Amino acid sequence: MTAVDARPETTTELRFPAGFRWGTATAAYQIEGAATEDGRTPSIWDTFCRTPGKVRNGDSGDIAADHYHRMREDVALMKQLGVTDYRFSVAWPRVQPTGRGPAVQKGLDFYRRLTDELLGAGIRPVATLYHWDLPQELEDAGGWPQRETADRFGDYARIMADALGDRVATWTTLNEPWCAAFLGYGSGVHAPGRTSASASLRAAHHFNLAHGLAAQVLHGALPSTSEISLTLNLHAVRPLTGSEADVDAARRIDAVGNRIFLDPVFHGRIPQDLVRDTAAVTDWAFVQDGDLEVVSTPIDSLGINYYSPTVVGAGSSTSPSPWAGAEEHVRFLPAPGPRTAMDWPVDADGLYELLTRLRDDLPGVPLVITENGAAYDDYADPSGEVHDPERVEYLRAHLSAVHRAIGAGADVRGYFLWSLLDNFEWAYGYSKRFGVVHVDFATQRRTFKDSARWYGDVIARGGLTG
Ligand code: IFM
Repeated sequence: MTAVDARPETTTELRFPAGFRWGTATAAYQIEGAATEDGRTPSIWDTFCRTPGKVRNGDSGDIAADHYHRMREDVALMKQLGVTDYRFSVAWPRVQPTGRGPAVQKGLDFYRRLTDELLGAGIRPVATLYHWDLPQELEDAGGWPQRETADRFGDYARIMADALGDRVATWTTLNEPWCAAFLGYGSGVHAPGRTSASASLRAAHHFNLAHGLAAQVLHGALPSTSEISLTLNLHAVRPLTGSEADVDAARRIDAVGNRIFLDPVFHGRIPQDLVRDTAAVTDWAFVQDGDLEVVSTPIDSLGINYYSPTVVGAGSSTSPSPWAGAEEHVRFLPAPGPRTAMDWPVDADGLYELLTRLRDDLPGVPLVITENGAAYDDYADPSGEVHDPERVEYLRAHLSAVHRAIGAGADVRGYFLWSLLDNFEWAYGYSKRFGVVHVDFATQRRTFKDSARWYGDVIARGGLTG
């Protein structure tokens, strides 16, 4: 499955291995809406959206893309696209409202209907347990810096395994715990909006622990053929120059951005350089005996979310910074080249660098691109068409990088485009559009953008023209 077809149809045809998984991805709070229906209670994002000044325009996920009510229509769109897999997340406060105790049947039923609909359409469901919507009651009890939250996550994993284990074969414990820990508890630009470096490091460890506890629960409850995974937004870190100081700045960001998760999960250890870098912030006493054995419970694959590279040099950054222990040593520099509407540089080489690094660092661990995509200022023209040539070029470049990495020996099994639909882009509200399907939020009308047709064609051909 890892070997690339060495006999391309034409000299410029980049064909992916047989069985490659072609998907799209979404997350519950970004698309579902129905925020108060069927027993769902507020998550930290509902609260954050209601805090003045936190989210652009005061937007919230109350209605979002109304997917809770339009799920069948959305699955039909995926079927039309031809995706083999769909990655969605479960809203914890929809299925276990206070984060404790029994599940709410109506919440579980929604995900049962969704997965049945997907299976009926011939699409494999890929369930993510946590994409940032912590039940508010658990945050009130201390949130992720509090160890007990990890235990509650293990209980919730059990509820979901029992409810969907007969129909979902691929499970992801957490999505981007770096963002949840460091943007949520460090820089405060994400929910719950706290700004404490030590809280962010505690949260990161408890995310690792929660992942390990959930992986143990899932292994015990699911058939042995199930795939259990974790998704990280790994940073493709580049030093500005080869100077010792710049290289050390890159090392610091690699430690607190990447190895803080990779080392405990895959090697059962905390990076010692990270412990030194953060000594002024914490003594790491929150890591208890036995934790690392739990955290390093074997998993079946690693999900990678990649958007753009990170260029750093020696210097300092503004406070509050998400980079615990690094803010006085590292400055962030703009990478050259074109930018997306997020002002993120378009640089597909960063994805190639990440994948070949993981090929070397984690031999034997299958890799899946669980998110990649771009926001642009898309709009429907007078004929109702949505032309998004920049997104097509972004996707083409990144898929080519994935193909190149597979050719160089990276064991990449699939690619999930972020995102199926335009949606609620966190602190940016509805001002950024990542979908290949345009959503008119006033009418909830869905329209395929040109990129959706292009992606559908790539899937149908099992590759693209390089
Ligand atoms: O929209 C987000 C998603 O929720 C997590 N990964 C990055 C995307 C784009 O910012």
